[in-house]
Amino acid sequence: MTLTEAVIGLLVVAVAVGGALQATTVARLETIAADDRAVARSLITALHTQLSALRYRDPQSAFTALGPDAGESTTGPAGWDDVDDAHGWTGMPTIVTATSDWSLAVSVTFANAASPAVSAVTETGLKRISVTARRGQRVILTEEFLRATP
Ligand SMILES: [Ca+2]
Repeated sequence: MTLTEAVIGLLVVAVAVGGALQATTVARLETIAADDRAVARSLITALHTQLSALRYRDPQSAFTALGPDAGESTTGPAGWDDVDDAHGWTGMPTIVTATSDWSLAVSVTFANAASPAVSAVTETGLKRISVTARRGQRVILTEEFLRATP
């Protein structure tokens, strides 16, 4: 084996090892992404469970604007009495423990009853709740739920 052949052989090995390391890194990143999606789904499901226990409409107020009504807490689920009190809220559900770099953001809109993917400006008897889970500043998952007036 000449010196040139040896150098070429080393280069081939180096490229092969580099490719294997890159494949391992990609596989690890995909695993982390899948883990993050699973955590995000779990956090969103926990909040959805809390929201599902709330009324469609505020029991004390006839006011139909979305968001907490006058005098209601904006700090989290414990102060909510209807589903759209969550509109504009960002935080973590109280029934789960998660690392501090996770957060949830909620948006509630009226939805067109005949075409729920379309938002409506006024009360329709159907609300679309969108929950976005972030890890740090990165959006991991957004899920939407519909809630109809009983
Ligand atoms: Ca309320």
